[in-house]
Amino acid sequence: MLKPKVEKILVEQIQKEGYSSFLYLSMASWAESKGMAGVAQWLYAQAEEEKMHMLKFVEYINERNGRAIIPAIEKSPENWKDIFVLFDEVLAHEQYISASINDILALAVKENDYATQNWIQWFVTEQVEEESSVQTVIDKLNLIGKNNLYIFDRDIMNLRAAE
Ligand code: OFO
Repeated sequence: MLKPKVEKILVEQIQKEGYSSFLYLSMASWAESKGMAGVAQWLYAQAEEEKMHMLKFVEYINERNGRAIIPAIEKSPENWKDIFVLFDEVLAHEQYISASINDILALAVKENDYATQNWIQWFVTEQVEEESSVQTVIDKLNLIGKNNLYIFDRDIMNLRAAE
């Protein structure tokens, strides 16, 4: 049985994961409309991962006799100046998500909820991978540079979004 404070923070995370999914979907659609098929493919995969994360929270809350409320998702931005700005935003967003996962773990510790402490570890590890995978993309982008975006777009096709 989840304690009310833990249930509340987990329900809030459903919204954050859902927002992440829609944010990356919006970015994918923008990239596709700009002819960057590789970037779009990476972002569509990332959007799917986030949907899967959202579902994990829904399932866990209900499994622990809580009630997973499905939230409204606020509208994502729809335009970015360029893909440098876009990927910086992806990294900043993942850092924000990592902080909120840490908050969940800290609360689970405070509330002596050992099951949630154990369960949320998967996300702690996942966030390390996600931040690292976005950083890899940014590093490549900086190496290849503004004049070779076609090459970058082909190259990113070989990179998998974090799972
Ligand atoms: Fe990108 O992260 Fe979900 O958790």
